[in-house]
Amino acid sequence: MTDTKVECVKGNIASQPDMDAVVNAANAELLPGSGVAGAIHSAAGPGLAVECRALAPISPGEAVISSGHNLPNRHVIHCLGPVYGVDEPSDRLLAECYRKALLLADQHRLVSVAFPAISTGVFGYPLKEAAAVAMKTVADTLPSLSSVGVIRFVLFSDQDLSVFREALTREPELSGD
Ligand code: AR6
Repeated sequence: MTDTKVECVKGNIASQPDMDAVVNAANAELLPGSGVAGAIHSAAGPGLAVECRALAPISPGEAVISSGHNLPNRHVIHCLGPVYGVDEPSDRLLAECYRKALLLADQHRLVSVAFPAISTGVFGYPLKEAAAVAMKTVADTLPSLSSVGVIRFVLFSDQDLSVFREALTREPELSGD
């Protein structure tokens, strides 16, 4: 879709009520964890972990979709990012997370998807490199999307937000804000 809007905001991934789906920076077992996974599971309620049992385990670079339970979103797309320096090649596996999540959202005819900065917390991926991979993958995947029209990156701090905004400006196909 050529007029897809890509935006970066500061906030909590579990508080994005205007999005059809939010993406979880999951663990392989799709269990509640810390960071993004903790925030998503606690807002969704225990039904999310129950549904996830049948979808787990997943491998680095993989994405699966569940319903949103008590979240304000219809769906959660769970991605297992690479552990930086362990799951190799980390850049390709991180790109696969973004690509597969976008394709899954599109297959489900979703219009809006919000991503956290996958792998940049517990999994140790340097933020600037991760932001570049995220934006390049969005740019590369856009031509394959027909339903997704809004892609939002939700960052936890002002510093992380500025790194993602900078990476967005480096992808000429993506409209900056
Ligand atoms: N909203 C938006 N961003 C957040 C939030 C939030 N509520 N909480 C943290 N971040 P992480 P990973 C940022 O560790 O590196 C879990 O335990 C955070 O500052 O959540 O992929 C899972 O169970 C960082 O920039 O995900 C896995 O075991 C980014 O989101 C493992 O950690 C990702 O941090 C996954 O590690």
